[in-house]
Amino acid sequence: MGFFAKLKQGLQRTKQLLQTDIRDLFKTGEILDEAKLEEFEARLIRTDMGVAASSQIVGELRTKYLGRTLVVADVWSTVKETLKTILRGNDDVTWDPDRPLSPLKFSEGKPTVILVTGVNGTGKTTSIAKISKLLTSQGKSVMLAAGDTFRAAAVEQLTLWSQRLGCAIVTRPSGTDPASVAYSGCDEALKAGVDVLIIDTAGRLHNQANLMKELEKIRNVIGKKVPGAPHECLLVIDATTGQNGLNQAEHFGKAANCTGIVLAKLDGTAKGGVTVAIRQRMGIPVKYVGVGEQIDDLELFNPDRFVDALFDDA
Ligand SMILES: Nc1nc2c(ncn2[C@@H]2O[C@H](COP(=O)(O)OP(=O)(O)OP(=O)(O)O)[C@@H](O)[C@H]2O)c(=O)[nH]1
Ligand SMILES: [Mg+2]
Repeated sequence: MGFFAKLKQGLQRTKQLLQTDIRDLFKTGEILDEAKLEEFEARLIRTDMGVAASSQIVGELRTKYLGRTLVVADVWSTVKETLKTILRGNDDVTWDPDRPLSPLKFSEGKPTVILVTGVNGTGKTTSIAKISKLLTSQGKSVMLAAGDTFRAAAVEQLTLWSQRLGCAIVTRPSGTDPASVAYSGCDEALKAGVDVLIIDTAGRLHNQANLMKELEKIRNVIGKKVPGAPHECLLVIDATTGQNGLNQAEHFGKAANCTGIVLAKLDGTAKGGVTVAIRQRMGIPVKYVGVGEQIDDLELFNPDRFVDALFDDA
């Protein structure tokens, strides 16, 4: 199954709800009244897009069509356009499907340092492998640093990926201070002249003060070694976590100064509409979406394509 097909599968339920609701509620030739708008808003919220996005969409419909004779196609395109606007945000990001690296900010010098963080088990290590694959396929040289020294298995997992990818990796025995691994990573990356260094970290919660401090220490250490590092701090979010996970992510993103989101496991949820809520709540762009456990199951997030997948009947 291709990436787009997998993405669509993950959006199946949201898509069905949305399309059925629009079909049921809005009939061409009828007058759009407030009751209908309120009912639509209630249903939108049930698609996991979140309250803010739902009310923004309904607000657009109200402004344009309240008290007027409806044309379903107009409702359809207004909903689509509003969703695209929300998903694009005010991001200073180039969404170019032909350039899957475009949403990453590369530094002028080498290496660009990408720090990858998030709650336990969200898909950080796997996403690092997938991003490395994208980067190498576009001619960038990549080095990994196994900054999750908490579990021995974590180092092994990343080492295995590096072997499959054929890229260099910096590891230290488990228990080593992660900041020291990150430092060594920068050191080796500078010496080798690689384009990108990606640093894995152990999963943690935003309210674990000592672990958040550890993340801060990593940032400080690498910032001293490589100017401007980390150039990207990616927060990996598990798309299958509900509202609670989203609250957590919001705190995490702020506490760790994250610059972008990797939304993993979009294939594992029927409620891909949560992507909209995530974009709106987090205030930072979703840069990549993951739709499986394999190395190729990652692609840059494209707001237009995403919305088209939500509405496309094919
Ligand atoms: N279905 C699906 N599974 C995924 C995806 N990304 C990661 N996984 C799986 O999720 C599980 C956890 O992935 P990891 O990459 O180890 O997650 P992590 O955040 O590094 O975990 P910790 O280091 O323990 O915090 C693994 O079984 C992955 O194969 C995805 O996009 N889709
Ligand atoms: Mg991991």
